[in-house]
Amino acid sequence: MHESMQKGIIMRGVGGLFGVRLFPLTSGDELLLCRARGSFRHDKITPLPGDLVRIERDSDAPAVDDGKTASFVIDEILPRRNALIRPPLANLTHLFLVIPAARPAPDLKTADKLIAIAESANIEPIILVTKQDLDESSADAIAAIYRSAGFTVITLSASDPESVETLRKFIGSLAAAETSVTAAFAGASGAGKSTMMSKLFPDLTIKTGEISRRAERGRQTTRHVELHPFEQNENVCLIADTPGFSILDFTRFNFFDPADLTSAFREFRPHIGDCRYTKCTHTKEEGCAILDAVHRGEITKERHDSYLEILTEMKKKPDWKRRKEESRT
Ligand SMILES: Nc1nc2c(ncn2[C@@H]2O[C@H](COP(=O)(O)OP(=O)(O)OP(=O)(O)O)[C@@H](O)[C@H]2O)c(=O)[nH]1
Ligand SMILES: [Mg+2]
Ligand SMILES: [Zn+2]
Repeated sequence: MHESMQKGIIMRGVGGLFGVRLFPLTSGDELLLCRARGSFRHDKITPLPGDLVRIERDSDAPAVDDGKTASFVIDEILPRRNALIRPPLANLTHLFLVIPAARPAPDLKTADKLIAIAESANIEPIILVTKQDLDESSADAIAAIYRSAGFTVITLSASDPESVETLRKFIGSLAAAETSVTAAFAGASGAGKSTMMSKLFPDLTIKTGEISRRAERGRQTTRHVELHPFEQNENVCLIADTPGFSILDFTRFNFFDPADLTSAFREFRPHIGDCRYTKCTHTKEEGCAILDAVHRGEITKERHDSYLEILTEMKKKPDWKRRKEESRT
């Protein structure tokens, strides 16, 4: 490695300008503004928040840092553990799926799509059921579905400091147990991601939105992905707020290999290989071990319905199209 090169993590990237923190992370470090080497664009690689990179002082940059111009350049992106298209993030270890108990109505199918994407990328999903104060029985029902599937579930109300403290402690325990924990809050627009982020990071000014206003304008409050260092008991991890998504369309995007769909539902895994037919699609076949588990109540109908929806979307897309897109990414 060149003497002048330093290792860093991309915290955010907006309009070709990247905010990078030096690695290993220390508290109080400023964000270094970087541009990406032209060769990345040529190779069609986009540096993502979460990327571990090598940076170097930009010899073309003005001598005085004006806070708007990049004074460093990203030379190299180190090998990724994973990368997501939506939300655009690299090297995630955990994904907090934020599902509201009400307002907006919980959309479990979309949440399950994102959970399946996370599972197939080897990212641990954690379920946060928010807005418990608005509908406690809905919150309990959602929590039960995901606990039964084997996930860690935390139920919260932004107005209840105790539930926020539970989340803070949980994230602290993750940071203490593992190095380089990189997590993101993801979920529908209006679910309460930014509200929860601002409770965890009281010093940050994070914009949160009014549901009704957003619905009128038809856009999200949070527009960009940005990682923030979360510190507790000398452990540091990174957490990102992300813009809410409305659709994850498996007919258009190649989020993961269709062959991995069954194992992307963790509660299906113990039954894989037990079906009567080796090519069982677990939709209506006789002797299907997964359908049997649904009938016995070991797999919830909601999760199996989400599986069926993704399967249908994946089938709509011809194989040749899928392969073509794969070769481009
Ligand atoms: N009653 C109640 N309202 C909440 C809770 N959490 C968030 N809200 C409200 O829900 C609205 C949307 O919250 P945001 O945090 O902006 O939602 P978001 O998920 O960041 O939305 P996007 O940035 O558009 O993706 C705000 O008006 C919040 O005050 C909660 O626990 N209970
Ligand atoms: Mg937001
Ligand atoms: Zn089956």
